[in-house]
Amino acid sequence: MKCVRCKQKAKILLKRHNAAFCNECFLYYYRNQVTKNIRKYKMFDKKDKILAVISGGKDSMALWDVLVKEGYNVVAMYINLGIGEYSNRSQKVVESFASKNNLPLIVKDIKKEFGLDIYKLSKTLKRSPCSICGSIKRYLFNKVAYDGGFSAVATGHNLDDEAATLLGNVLSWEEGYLARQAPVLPQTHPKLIKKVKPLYTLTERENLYYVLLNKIEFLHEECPHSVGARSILFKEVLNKLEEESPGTKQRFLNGFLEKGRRHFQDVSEKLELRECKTCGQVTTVEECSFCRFVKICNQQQET
Ligand code: Q46
Ligand code: ZN
Repeated sequence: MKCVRCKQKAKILLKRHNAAFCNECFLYYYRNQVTKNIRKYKMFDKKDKILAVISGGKDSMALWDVLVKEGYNVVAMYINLGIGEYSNRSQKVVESFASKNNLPLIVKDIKKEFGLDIYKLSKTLKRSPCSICGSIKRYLFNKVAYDGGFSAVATGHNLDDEAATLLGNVLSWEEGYLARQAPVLPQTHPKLIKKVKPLYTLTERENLYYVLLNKIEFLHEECPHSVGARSILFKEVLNKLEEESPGTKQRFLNGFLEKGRRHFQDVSEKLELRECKTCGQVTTVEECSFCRFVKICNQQQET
């Protein structure tokens, strides 16, 4: 097997592209994909200040590294969500990468800083820890980006994530979610910062190969709450299809973005946006869920 670019011995085969690469040319391919995605969707440019959402897993660590190496003005942000040892271990990985490479990093700790406890909230509100966690993360990333004058919030969502989300949304015809599934979520309110996914054409395997080749430390374990998630089942189904017919995931996602998504634009929920009476962040109700969470946790502490 020869590298399609330099004709030396190949080290990785990418069946969906019908291509094999040596390590050096794989890195060229990888960085080229990222910069192409950024340009194609006008995600940001070198003048923009980017907030990168970092969890310590392979995808976000790859995102952080590649954006830095490509010369973007990127600040990383990590949130300690109070998920036991998983959170402590991931925080260490992220902090160690930042200090070794002298990179700017913002760390938020929801328990220490806001008194939030996703387990108590989950019990009180009878909602899953993931739904509470998701609301808190979305709120904090947007707030930090808005307060800090950032142009975009970048996440490490990969091709496997995006295809699995799409499959889930199609299976239950979630029209509102389908309308909003894209590599770029534009700013729909002055206080809602643009969300971008520069790795949306790269697979989990390619992100893993990237971090291994670059000797980037990452947390191998997944969040304990991701076990049994429906998205994992969707990924398994798509992996089977991909094995039989390489390129399925990419065709499914790209086909949707190019031909399918526009049909859902009109049905996109026209939710009225307003500002939270307590914190001023954007919400659809009088007080945002984050401020309600803080109140609930404070009350519980007092009793
Ligand atoms: S939502 Fe759920 Fe994730 Fe939060 S509780 Fe863990 S699995 S981290 S992407
Ligand atoms: Zn609020």
